Amino acid sequence: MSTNYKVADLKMAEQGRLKIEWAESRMPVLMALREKAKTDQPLKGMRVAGCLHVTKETAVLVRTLRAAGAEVSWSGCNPLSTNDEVAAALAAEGTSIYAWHGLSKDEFYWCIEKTLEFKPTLTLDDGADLIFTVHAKHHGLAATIIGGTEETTTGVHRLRHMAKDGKLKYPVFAVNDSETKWDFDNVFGTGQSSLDGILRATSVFFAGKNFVVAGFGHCGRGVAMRARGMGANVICTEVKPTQALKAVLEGYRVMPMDEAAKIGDIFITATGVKDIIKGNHFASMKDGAIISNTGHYDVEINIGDLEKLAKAKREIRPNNEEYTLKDGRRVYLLAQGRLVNLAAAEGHPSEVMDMSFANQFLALCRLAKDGKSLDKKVYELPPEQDQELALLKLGTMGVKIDALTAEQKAYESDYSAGT
Ligand code: 9W4
Repeated sequence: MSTNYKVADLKMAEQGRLKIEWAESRMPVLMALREKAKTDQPLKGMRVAGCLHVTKETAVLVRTLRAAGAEVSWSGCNPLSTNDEVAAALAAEGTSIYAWHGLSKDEFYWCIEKTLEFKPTLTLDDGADLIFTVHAKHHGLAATIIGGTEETTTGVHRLRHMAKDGKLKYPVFAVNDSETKWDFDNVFGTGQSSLDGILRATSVFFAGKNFVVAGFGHCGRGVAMRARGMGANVICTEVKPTQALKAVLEGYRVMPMDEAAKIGDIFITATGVKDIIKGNHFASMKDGAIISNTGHYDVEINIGDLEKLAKAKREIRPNNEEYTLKDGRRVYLLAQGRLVNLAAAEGHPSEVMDMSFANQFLALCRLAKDGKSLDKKVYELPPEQDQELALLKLGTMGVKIDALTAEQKAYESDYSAGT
């Protein structure tokens, strides 16, 4: 038996396989690309090292990379996001994988190092840890790697800085910046999964409740839209006038948090900013208020303030802590103020990840084909790829759309006719 893996327990493989097969049944775009790649073999001869959440959806991507001819070596990119059953299933089917739930920081970097042993030609990142390790410790490898991809906003941001300073040693595609990635993730993925997290942690009835959404960016908009769909009275809070105006014109009530705090039944923060809900807000909340976050890590809700105001605290359900304030009012904090859609639910639905990972797959195919002629900088994927993927997705949903005729296209680009 080969030992090019380290997972929690190989005996979990069968459960993992079921999870992966369920995700495969919800990811038709990636599956269609896989079918085509089985004959075209666009990644033949490529060695792909990946550092990405080990989830059922990621496993569908890994299987697709292998079906397309690549050898693969994988590690997780967050100690808490690895699904041990999925990791076991991947190891059992011969994928080199180093990932288990709850690993330490040292173990995390050990796993990344292990995935570099087979000298990858392509890298796939979520947060840029793999690329950073290659650049910091493996200069020989950095010179021979054809290119990489990056999944997240933060990772892309860091890599752009590296490229600006002339430090990036191979081209990277910013998968995050594709419309079919970030728009789907932020609006539709976060929209549904955040409500899913609140429901799993509370089983509360949404209809008729005052549902306060802090921040009307892409995530906030998605959450507000879905909460309204379930019959909640949605109230938005904002600091940016244009965003606040958009929320008003979408038909939401908009007010400062100081006022919303007094009437809200359920709160969710989606701003990226700290201290959105803090001491004076807790002090004015109704008995039974539910508070959650789907924004930046765990800073948007000031839990220190809540602890100070509380006289007792207990876990009343998983991911749901009841704080009793000094006057007897109760406030319920979900997932310890961490991202409620990840900690209390399963993140973005597979159908949403279908788009992100189809983008990842096509980006790696592009690098395998043309990577050697690209400059050492961060590239966006061509907008045609978004259109191609969106059309594929529509096709899998049985939706047909119109196409412009040659005459209509000519009219569109004709500037001689005037108005
Ligand atoms: N998962 C994560 C992070 C922290 C965390 C209870 C409190 C991101 C994107 C995708 O970061 C991710 N903390 C937890 S659970 C947990 C999970 N707890 C446990 O106590 C702390 C993460 C991408 N993605 C999807 O969204 C769906 N499929 C995917 O591949 C996955 C995970």
